[in-house]
Amino acid sequence: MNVTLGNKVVLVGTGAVGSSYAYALMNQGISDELVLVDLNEEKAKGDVMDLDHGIVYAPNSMSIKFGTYEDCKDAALVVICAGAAQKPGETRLDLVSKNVKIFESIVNQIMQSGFNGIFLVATNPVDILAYATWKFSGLPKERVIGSGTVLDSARFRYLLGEEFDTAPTSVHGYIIGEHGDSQLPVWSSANISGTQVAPKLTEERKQEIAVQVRDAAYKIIESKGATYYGIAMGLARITRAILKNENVVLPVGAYLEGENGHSDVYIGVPSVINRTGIKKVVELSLNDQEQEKFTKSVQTLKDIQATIWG
Ligand code: 6V0
Repeated sequence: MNVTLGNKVVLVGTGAVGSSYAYALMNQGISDELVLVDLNEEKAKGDVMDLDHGIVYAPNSMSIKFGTYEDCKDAALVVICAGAAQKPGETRLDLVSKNVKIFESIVNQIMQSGFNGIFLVATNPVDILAYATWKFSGLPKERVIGSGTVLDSARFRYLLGEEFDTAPTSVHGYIIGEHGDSQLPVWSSANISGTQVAPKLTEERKQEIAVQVRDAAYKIIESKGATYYGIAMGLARITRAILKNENVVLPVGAYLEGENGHSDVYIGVPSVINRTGIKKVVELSLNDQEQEKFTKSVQTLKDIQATIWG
Protein backbone atom coordinates (compact mmCIF):
# COMPACT_ATOMS: atom_id res chain seq x y z
CA MET A 1 0.00 0.00 0.00
CA ASN A 2 1.77 3.12 -1.20
CA VAL A 3 0.25 5.57 1.25
CA THR A 4 1.51 7.14 4.47
CA LEU A 5 0.58 4.94 7.44
CA GLY A 6 -0.77 6.23 10.75
CA ASN A 7 -3.99 8.18 11.10
CA LYS A 8 -2.90 11.81 11.24
CA VAL A 9 -5.43 14.15 9.64
CA VAL A 10 -4.64 17.69 8.48
CA LEU A 11 -7.67 19.92 8.02
CA VAL A 12 -7.23 22.89 5.70
CA GLY A 13 -9.98 25.47 6.23
CA THR A 14 -11.51 25.80 9.68
CA GLY A 15 -14.62 27.73 8.75
CA ALA A 16 -18.13 26.49 9.46
CA VAL A 17 -17.66 23.18 7.62
CA GLY A 18 -14.07 22.54 8.72
CA SER A 19 -14.62 23.25 12.41
CA SER A 20 -17.81 21.14 12.45
CA TYR A 21 -15.81 18.30 10.86
CA ALA A 22 -13.07 18.67 13.49
CA TYR A 23 -15.73 18.51 16.21
CA ALA A 24 -17.25 15.37 14.63
CA LEU A 25 -13.81 13.69 14.42
CA MET A 26 -13.14 14.42 18.08
CA ASN A 27 -16.58 13.24 19.19
CA GLN A 28 -16.29 10.00 17.26
CA GLY A 29 -12.68 9.28 18.21
CA ILE A 30 -11.75 8.56 14.60
CA SER A 31 -8.17 9.85 14.55
CA ASP A 32 -5.36 10.25 17.11
CA GLU A 33 -3.91 13.40 15.59
CA LEU A 34 -5.55 16.40 13.96
CA VAL A 35 -3.78 19.52 12.69
CA LEU A 36 -5.73 22.65 11.76
CA VAL A 37 -4.49 24.99 9.01
CA ASP A 38 -6.25 28.16 7.83
CA LEU A 39 -5.34 31.42 6.13
CA ASN A 40 -7.00 33.02 9.12
CA GLU A 41 -4.49 31.76 11.69
CA GLU A 42 -6.25 33.37 14.64
CA LYS A 43 -9.48 31.53 13.81
CA ALA A 44 -7.64 28.18 13.54
CA LYS A 45 -5.78 28.79 16.81
CA GLY A 46 -9.06 29.66 18.54
CA ASP A 47 -10.64 26.46 17.23
CA VAL A 48 -7.68 24.40 18.46
CA MET A 49 -8.05 25.80 21.99
CA ASP A 50 -11.80 25.31 22.00
CA LEU A 51 -11.55 21.72 20.71
CA ASP A 52 -8.69 20.85 23.08
CA HIS A 53 -10.95 21.73 26.00
CA GLY A 54 -13.40 19.06 24.84
CA ILE A 55 -10.90 16.20 24.65
CA VAL A 56 -11.29 15.29 28.30
CA TYR A 57 -14.89 14.29 27.53
CA ALA A 58 -14.17 12.64 24.15
CA PRO A 59 -14.18 8.84 23.71
CA ASN A 60 -10.41 8.78 22.95
CA SER A 61 -7.51 11.05 23.71
CA MET A 62 -6.43 13.01 20.68
CA SER A 63 -3.74 15.53 19.77
CA ILE A 64 -5.29 18.65 18.20
CA LYS A 65 -2.80 21.33 17.16
CA PHE A 66 -2.51 24.43 15.02
CA GLY A 67 -0.15 23.93 12.07
CA THR A 68 1.07 24.77 8.60
CA TYR A 69 1.28 22.94 5.27
CA GLU A 70 4.59 21.40 6.47
CA ASP A 71 2.47 19.23 8.78
CA CYS A 72 1.07 17.41 5.74
CA LYS A 73 4.35 15.57 5.16
CA ASP A 74 3.39 12.59 7.33
CA ALA A 75 -0.40 12.95 7.22
CA ALA A 76 -2.55 9.99 6.20
CA LEU A 77 -5.34 12.30 5.10
CA VAL A 78 -5.66 15.96 4.17
CA VAL A 79 -9.21 17.28 4.21
CA ILE A 80 -9.80 20.55 2.36
CA CYS A 81 -12.75 22.72 3.41
CA ALA A 82 -11.04 26.03 2.57
CA GLY A 83 -12.25 28.60 0.15
CA ALA A 84 -14.95 31.07 -0.58
CA ALA A 85 -18.41 29.84 0.49
CA GLN A 86 -21.66 29.87 -1.45
CA LYS A 87 -23.56 33.16 -0.95
CA PRO A 88 -27.38 33.43 -0.97
CA GLY A 89 -28.59 33.11 -4.59
CA GLU A 90 -25.15 32.01 -5.80
CA THR A 91 -24.87 28.55 -7.37
CA ARG A 92 -22.01 26.25 -6.45
CA LEU A 93 -20.69 26.61 -9.95
CA ASP A 94 -20.43 30.42 -9.61
CA LEU A 95 -17.64 29.79 -7.16
CA VAL A 96 -15.51 27.88 -9.60
CA SER A 97 -12.76 30.19 -10.80
CA LYS A 98 -12.27 31.77 -7.38
CA ASN A 99 -11.75 28.41 -5.71
CA VAL A 100 -9.67 26.74 -8.45
CA LYS A 101 -7.05 29.49 -7.97
CA ILE A 102 -7.11 29.04 -4.19
CA PHE A 103 -6.73 25.27 -4.67
CA GLU A 104 -3.75 25.58 -6.98
CA SER A 105 -1.90 27.42 -4.23
CA ILE A 106 -3.06 25.13 -1.41
CA VAL A 107 -2.41 21.81 -3.20
CA ASN A 108 1.04 22.94 -4.41
CA GLN A 109 2.07 23.84 -0.87
CA ILE A 110 0.77 20.50 0.46
CA MET A 111 2.67 18.53 -2.19
CA GLN A 112 5.86 20.50 -1.47
CA SER A 113 5.73 19.15 2.10
CA GLY A 114 6.28 15.63 0.71
CA PHE A 115 2.66 14.60 1.36
CA ASN A 116 1.96 11.05 0.22
CA GLY A 117 -1.48 10.33 1.61
CA ILE A 118 -5.11 10.78 0.56
CA PHE A 119 -6.97 14.01 -0.20
CA LEU A 120 -10.62 14.48 0.75
CA VAL A 121 -12.14 17.61 -0.78
CA ALA A 122 -15.34 19.34 0.40
CA THR A 123 -15.05 22.88 -0.96
CA ASN A 124 -17.55 23.79 -3.69
CA PRO A 125 -17.98 23.27 -6.51
CA VAL A 126 -16.70 20.02 -5.07
CA ASP A 127 -16.62 17.88 -8.23
CA ILE A 128 -14.53 20.46 -10.09
CA LEU A 129 -12.26 21.04 -7.10
CA ALA A 130 -11.68 17.29 -6.63
CA TYR A 131 -10.66 17.19 -10.30
CA ALA A 132 -8.43 20.24 -9.72
CA THR A 133 -6.83 18.57 -6.69
CA TRP A 134 -6.13 15.43 -8.72
CA LYS A 135 -4.60 17.51 -11.54
CA PHE A 136 -2.54 19.81 -9.29
CA SER A 137 -1.31 17.01 -6.98
CA GLY A 138 -0.33 14.43 -9.62
CA LEU A 139 -1.53 11.71 -7.20
CA PRO A 140 -3.25 8.56 -8.49
CA LYS A 141 -7.01 9.02 -8.93
CA GLU A 142 -7.89 6.68 -6.05
CA ARG A 143 -6.09 8.96 -3.59
CA VAL A 144 -8.18 12.03 -4.36
CA ILE A 145 -11.75 11.81 -3.10
CA GLY A 146 -14.48 14.42 -3.41
CA SER A 147 -17.32 14.52 -0.92
CA GLY A 148 -19.51 14.17 -4.04
CA THR A 149 -23.09 13.27 -3.20
CA VAL A 150 -22.42 11.98 0.32
CA LEU A 151 -24.58 14.77 1.77
CA ASP A 152 -27.25 14.67 -0.94
CA SER A 153 -27.61 10.90 -0.45
CA ALA A 154 -27.96 11.44 3.31
CA ARG A 155 -30.70 14.01 2.67
CA PHE A 156 -32.43 11.53 0.31
CA ARG A 157 -32.28 8.71 2.86
CA TYR A 158 -33.50 11.02 5.62
CA LEU A 159 -36.53 12.15 3.58
CA LEU A 160 -37.40 8.58 2.56
CA GLY A 161 -37.04 7.55 6.20
CA GLU A 162 -39.58 10.23 7.15
CA GLU A 163 -41.87 9.18 4.29
CA PHE A 164 -41.92 5.52 5.35
CA ASP A 165 -41.44 6.07 9.09
CA THR A 166 -38.25 4.02 8.99
CA ALA A 167 -34.75 4.82 10.28
CA PRO A 168 -32.71 6.45 7.49
CA THR A 169 -29.95 3.89 8.17
CA SER A 170 -32.38 1.22 6.93
CA VAL A 171 -33.15 3.16 3.75
CA HIS A 172 -30.73 2.40 0.95
CA GLY A 173 -30.50 4.77 -1.95
CA TYR A 174 -28.19 7.08 -3.79
CA ILE A 175 -28.16 10.51 -5.26
CA ILE A 176 -25.57 10.47 -8.02
CA GLY A 177 -24.08 13.06 -10.36
CA GLU A 178 -22.98 16.60 -9.70
CA HIS A 179 -23.17 17.87 -6.11
CA GLY A 180 -25.46 20.54 -7.48
CA ASP A 181 -28.45 21.20 -9.66
CA SER A 182 -27.98 18.39 -12.23
CA GLN A 183 -27.85 15.58 -9.62
CA LEU A 184 -30.39 12.73 -9.74
CA PRO A 185 -31.90 10.15 -7.39
CA VAL A 186 -31.47 6.54 -8.47
CA TRP A 187 -35.08 5.54 -7.87
CA SER A 188 -34.67 2.20 -9.63
CA SER A 189 -32.50 0.85 -6.80
CA ALA A 190 -33.74 2.85 -3.76
CA ASN A 191 -35.04 0.28 -1.28
CA ILE A 192 -35.97 -0.62 2.28
CA SER A 193 -34.87 -4.18 3.12
CA GLY A 194 -34.66 -5.03 -0.56
CA THR A 195 -38.16 -3.75 -1.44
CA GLN A 196 -38.10 -0.94 -3.99
CA VAL A 197 -39.62 2.30 -2.69
CA ALA A 198 -40.36 3.89 -6.08
CA PRO A 199 -43.55 1.86 -6.81
CA LYS A 200 -45.00 3.08 -3.48
CA LEU A 201 -44.70 6.75 -4.47
CA THR A 202 -46.52 8.79 -7.10
CA GLU A 203 -44.48 10.50 -9.81
CA GLU A 204 -45.41 13.81 -8.21
CA ARG A 205 -44.16 12.75 -4.77
CA LYS A 206 -40.91 11.41 -6.23
CA GLN A 207 -40.38 14.72 -7.97
CA GLU A 208 -41.06 16.63 -4.72
CA ILE A 209 -38.50 14.54 -2.84
CA ALA A 210 -35.87 14.97 -5.57
CA VAL A 211 -36.41 18.76 -5.51
CA GLN A 212 -36.26 18.89 -1.70
CA VAL A 213 -32.92 17.07 -1.80
CA ARG A 214 -31.55 19.20 -4.63
CA ASP A 215 -32.61 22.52 -3.09
CA ALA A 216 -31.89 21.72 0.57
CA ALA A 217 -28.66 23.75 0.61
CA TYR A 218 -30.41 26.84 -0.78
CA LYS A 219 -33.08 26.59 1.95
CA ILE A 220 -30.56 26.15 4.76
CA ILE A 221 -28.38 29.00 3.46
CA GLU A 222 -31.46 31.25 3.33
CA SER A 223 -32.28 30.34 6.94
CA LYS A 224 -28.86 30.41 8.62
CA GLY A 225 -26.27 31.50 6.07
CA ALA A 226 -24.43 28.20 5.57
CA THR A 227 -24.77 24.41 5.81
CA TYR A 228 -22.20 22.51 7.85
CA TYR A 229 -23.40 19.82 10.27
CA GLY A 230 -24.65 17.41 7.61
CA ILE A 231 -21.52 17.64 5.46
CA ALA A 232 -19.30 17.42 8.57
CA MET A 233 -20.91 14.08 9.49
CA GLY A 234 -20.49 12.88 5.89
CA LEU A 235 -16.80 13.84 5.89
CA ALA A 236 -16.29 12.12 9.25
CA ARG A 237 -17.93 8.97 7.85
CA ILE A 238 -15.61 8.96 4.82
CA THR A 239 -12.63 9.58 7.13
CA ARG A 240 -13.57 6.57 9.27
CA ALA A 241 -13.97 4.40 6.15
CA ILE A 242 -10.44 5.37 5.05
CA LEU A 243 -8.58 5.23 8.36
CA LYS A 244 -10.25 2.01 9.54
CA ASN A 245 -9.83 0.35 6.12
CA GLU A 246 -13.56 -0.42 6.06
CA ASN A 247 -14.19 -1.37 2.40
CA VAL A 248 -17.59 0.24 2.85
CA VAL A 249 -19.65 1.60 -0.04
CA LEU A 250 -20.27 5.34 0.22
CA PRO A 251 -21.41 7.88 -2.35
CA VAL A 252 -18.33 10.06 -2.96
CA GLY A 253 -16.82 12.12 -5.74
CA ALA A 254 -14.75 9.62 -7.73
CA TYR A 255 -12.79 9.83 -10.98
CA LEU A 256 -14.52 7.83 -13.71
CA GLU A 257 -12.66 5.72 -16.22
CA GLY A 258 -15.46 4.24 -18.30
CA GLU A 259 -17.91 3.48 -15.46
CA ASN A 260 -21.50 4.10 -16.59
CA GLY A 261 -20.07 5.17 -19.94
CA HIS A 262 -18.03 8.18 -18.81
CA SER A 263 -14.40 9.13 -18.25
CA ASP A 264 -12.17 11.97 -17.12
CA VAL A 265 -14.57 13.52 -14.63
CA TYR A 266 -14.95 13.57 -10.83
CA ILE A 267 -18.61 12.98 -9.96
CA GLY A 268 -20.78 11.54 -7.16
CA VAL A 269 -21.11 7.75 -7.47
CA PRO A 270 -21.15 4.90 -4.93
CA SER A 271 -17.59 3.69 -4.32
CA VAL A 272 -15.77 1.21 -2.10
CA ILE A 273 -13.65 3.19 0.37
CA ASN A 274 -10.69 1.82 2.28
CA ARG A 275 -7.14 2.68 3.41
CA THR A 276 -6.03 3.04 -0.22
CA GLY A 277 -8.76 5.62 -0.89
CA ILE A 278 -11.28 4.73 -3.59
CA LYS A 279 -10.74 1.02 -4.05
CA LYS A 280 -13.39 0.75 -6.71
CA VAL A 281 -16.29 2.66 -8.26
CA VAL A 282 -19.51 0.67 -8.06
CA GLU A 283 -21.17 0.71 -11.44
CA LEU A 284 -24.92 1.07 -10.89
CA SER A 285 -27.41 -0.47 -13.29
CA LEU A 286 -29.34 2.63 -14.26
CA ASN A 287 -32.56 2.66 -16.28
CA ASP A 288 -32.61 4.65 -19.55
CA GLN A 289 -34.02 7.79 -17.93
CA GLU A 290 -31.44 7.71 -15.13
CA GLN A 291 -28.59 7.07 -17.56
CA GLU A 292 -29.73 10.04 -19.66
CA LYS A 293 -29.82 12.35 -16.61
CA PHE A 294 -26.45 11.08 -15.40
CA THR A 295 -24.94 11.79 -18.84
CA LYS A 296 -26.34 15.34 -18.66
CA SER A 297 -24.83 15.80 -15.22
CA VAL A 298 -21.43 14.58 -16.47
CA GLN A 299 -21.73 17.02 -19.38
CA THR A 300 -22.49 19.93 -17.02
CA LEU A 301 -19.23 19.24 -15.19
CA LYS A 302 -17.24 18.63 -18.36
CA ASP A 303 -18.40 21.97 -19.79
CA ILE A 304 -16.98 23.69 -16.70
CA GLN A 305 -13.78 21.63 -16.82
CA ALA A 306 -13.36 22.75 -20.44
CA THR A 307 -13.52 26.42 -19.45
CA ILE A 308 -10.60 25.85 -17.07
CA TRP A 309 -8.45 23.12 -18.58
CA GLY A 310 -9.49 23.39 -22.27
P1 6V0 B 1 -16.26 29.52 5.65
O1 6V0 B 1 -16.90 29.46 6.98
O2 6V0 B 1 -16.15 30.80 4.92
O3 6V0 B 1 -14.80 28.87 5.79
C1 6V0 B 1 -13.85 28.88 4.79
C2 6V0 B 1 -12.51 28.89 5.45
O4 6V0 B 1 -11.51 28.80 4.43
C3 6V0 B 1 -12.24 30.18 6.23
O5 6V0 B 1 -11.86 29.86 7.56
C4 6V0 B 1 -11.12 30.86 5.44
O6 6V0 B 1 -10.23 31.60 6.25
C5 6V0 B 1 -10.44 29.65 4.81
N1 6V0 B 1 -9.65 29.98 3.63
C6 6V0 B 1 -10.00 30.78 2.58
N2 6V0 B 1 -8.99 30.83 1.70
C7 6V0 B 1 -7.99 30.05 2.20
C8 6V0 B 1 -6.70 29.71 1.74
N3 6V0 B 1 -6.21 30.18 0.61
N4 6V0 B 1 -5.94 28.90 2.51
C9 6V0 B 1 -6.42 28.41 3.69
N5 6V0 B 1 -7.62 28.70 4.16
C10 6V0 B 1 -8.41 29.51 3.43
O7 6V0 B 1 -16.98 28.51 4.63
P2 6V0 B 1 -17.75 27.16 5.00
O8 6V0 B 1 -16.94 26.44 6.00
O9 6V0 B 1 -19.17 27.45 5.26
O10 6V0 B 1 -17.69 26.41 3.61
C11 6V0 B 1 -16.45 25.90 3.12
C12 6V0 B 1 -16.67 25.24 1.76
O11 6V0 B 1 -17.45 24.05 1.92
C13 6V0 B 1 -17.45 26.13 0.79
O12 6V0 B 1 -16.89 26.01 -0.50
C14 6V0 B 1 -18.84 25.52 0.80
O13 6V0 B 1 -19.58 25.80 -0.36
C15 6V0 B 1 -18.48 24.06 0.94
N6 6V0 B 1 -19.55 23.15 1.33
C16 6V0 B 1 -19.52 21.94 0.79
C17 6V0 B 1 -20.49 21.02 1.04
C18 6V0 B 1 -20.44 19.67 0.37
O14 6V0 B 1 -21.42 18.90 0.39
N7 6V0 B 1 -19.33 19.34 -0.24
C19 6V0 B 1 -21.55 21.32 1.93
C20 6V0 B 1 -21.56 22.54 2.53
C21 6V0 B 1 -20.57 23.55 2.25
